[in-house]
Amino acid sequence: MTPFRYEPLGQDDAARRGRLHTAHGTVETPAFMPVGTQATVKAMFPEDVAATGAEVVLGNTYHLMLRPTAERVSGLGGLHTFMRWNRTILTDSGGFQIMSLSGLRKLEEHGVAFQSHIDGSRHLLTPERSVEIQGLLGSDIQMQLDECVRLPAERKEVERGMRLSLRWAERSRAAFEAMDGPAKGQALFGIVQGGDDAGLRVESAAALSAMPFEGYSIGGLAVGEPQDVMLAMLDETLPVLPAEKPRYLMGVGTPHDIIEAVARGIDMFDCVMPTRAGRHGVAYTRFGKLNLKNARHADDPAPLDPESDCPAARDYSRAYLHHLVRCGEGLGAMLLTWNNIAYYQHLMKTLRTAIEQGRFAEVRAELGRLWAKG
Ligand code: PRF
Repeated sequence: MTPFRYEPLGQDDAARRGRLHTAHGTVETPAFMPVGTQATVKAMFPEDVAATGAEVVLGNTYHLMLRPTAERVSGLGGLHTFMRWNRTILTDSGGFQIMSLSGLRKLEEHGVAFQSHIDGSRHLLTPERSVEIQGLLGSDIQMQLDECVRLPAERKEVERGMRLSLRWAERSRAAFEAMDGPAKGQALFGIVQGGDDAGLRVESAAALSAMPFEGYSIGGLAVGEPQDVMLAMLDETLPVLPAEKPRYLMGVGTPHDIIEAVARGIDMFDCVMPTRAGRHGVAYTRFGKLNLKNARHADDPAPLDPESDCPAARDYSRAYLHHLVRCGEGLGAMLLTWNNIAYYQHLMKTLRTAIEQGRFAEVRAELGRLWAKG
């Protein structure tokens, strides 16, 4: 068993190049983690996800506890075996659903009672139960249960959520150690909250830094605030976190968000954007974002990117992709998702190489021009 470890490999200004070591392999950072909420990166074979260069995917406590249930996944050998993904898995705690399913839950000090969005049945998620579920799934990198507050919000409300998340951080850590998480090579990350208030963010980051987490997540951003506010919060928060631990910006983002967050010292990202956009006819490429529904692609025999090593980008014409998307064919969603995950991995590799070569500022400016609009 490999103990969880973050290996710093170098830096260019504040941008960091590193490597995570987990029981299921290594992850080169900065890394983008495709989202596999329901034990599948939607519309992709796990082999193809791996072939794009992804070394870690994300799974979700909330969705998997409802269906097929953590106990069933555990009985079938754990999430890696169940979904045929033998590399690193990171699981989110359910904290995001406290915000996104706010009509279906009751929040208390002890935990959160959800009404299932599937059949209306009632489920209690506490910090301890979230750690237990993530342990049953066999996650390599767990998240503490937190409360993500949608912005804009009153400062009082943001502060309440941040303080609750800190108390839940303590309870999550105690539960994780009681189930021997560290000895199993697993990691538990604390989650910084504090909305768009720099003072609350610094307090949250300082309090979490005093607890022995294997890494730190930045939550509660990209939830309604403008991009410059999100970046200002990173500027305030990241210097407070221990430099020798990995930092994960949750649920972010556009290529531009990612480039700017890497510039500030973020190591890990996840976002539904490339997968969701792929199912809606949108392609991310080296030349920018394309809407394949658009009639201008109807007669175009060119592929999305002849120089890509992703078959979806290289071997299918824009005209064919346009046709599939217009007809609502499943293959259109599959090919565009594949292309988009491959582009995001290509972007991360470009950023990693730029940091290694001390050319990050140059690459940031160049890609920044391409992705300025999203
Ligand atoms: N908390 C958790 N998961 C998350 C977030 C958060 O704040 C976000 C916010 N962008 C995305 N996913 N637990």
